[in-house]
Amino acid sequence: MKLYFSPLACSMATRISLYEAGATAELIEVEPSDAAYARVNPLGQVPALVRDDGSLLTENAAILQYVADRFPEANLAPRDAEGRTRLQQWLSFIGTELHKVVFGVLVDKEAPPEAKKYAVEKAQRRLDWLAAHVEGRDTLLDRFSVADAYLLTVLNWSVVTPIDLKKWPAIERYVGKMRARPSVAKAMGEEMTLYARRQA
Ligand SMILES: N[C@@H](CCC(=O)N[C@@H](CS)C(=O)NCC(=O)O)C(=O)O
Repeated sequence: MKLYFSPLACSMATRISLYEAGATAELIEVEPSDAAYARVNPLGQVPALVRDDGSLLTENAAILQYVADRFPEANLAPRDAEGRTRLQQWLSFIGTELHKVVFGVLVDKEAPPEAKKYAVEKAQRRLDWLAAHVEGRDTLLDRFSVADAYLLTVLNWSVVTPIDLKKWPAIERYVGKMRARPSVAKAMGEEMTLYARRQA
């Protein structure tokens, strides 16, 4: 299995999930906009997972659930119907409402100021809703799941945006708990080093 990633991008959710599962994969760092990478993923986006049979899987929600199903002993996704439905609810919310509508726009150097203003406005209600859910909880579902790996990865980006998570103490606490997990600390440490190397 090969995971194509960019440091601190949403692909880090898959790295965290692989570490949670104690699984190994070839981790290949790419610049999504590179022409050479378009031969792997014509969308020019990370993450991309090339599975052992050579087939390509894209989209965080699909890749994360694939990893969870490939390593079931790690319990990274509920197996019952209701649990899986809730997992998909969270993966959709994180992917569409937080990643693409809010944080993805705010970290995009090419997004115009009007788009960033719109993203900040949209953030309030979405983060209020998230805060109400994580109040008093350490994980989105009954236990750690791939949705937590994705959420933590996206919330990490807030530090370079006008969104101050201090306004939502329950979310700040959740992020603190997540960062203390060995899988998250390892993935973040490694990707921060790679990111700093890129910036230098
Ligand atoms: N719908 C995709 C979005 C992935 C995505 O937005 N990836 C970003 C990095 S976090 C990216 O590669 N951006 C480059 C681009 O979109 O051109 C998914 O859920 O996997």
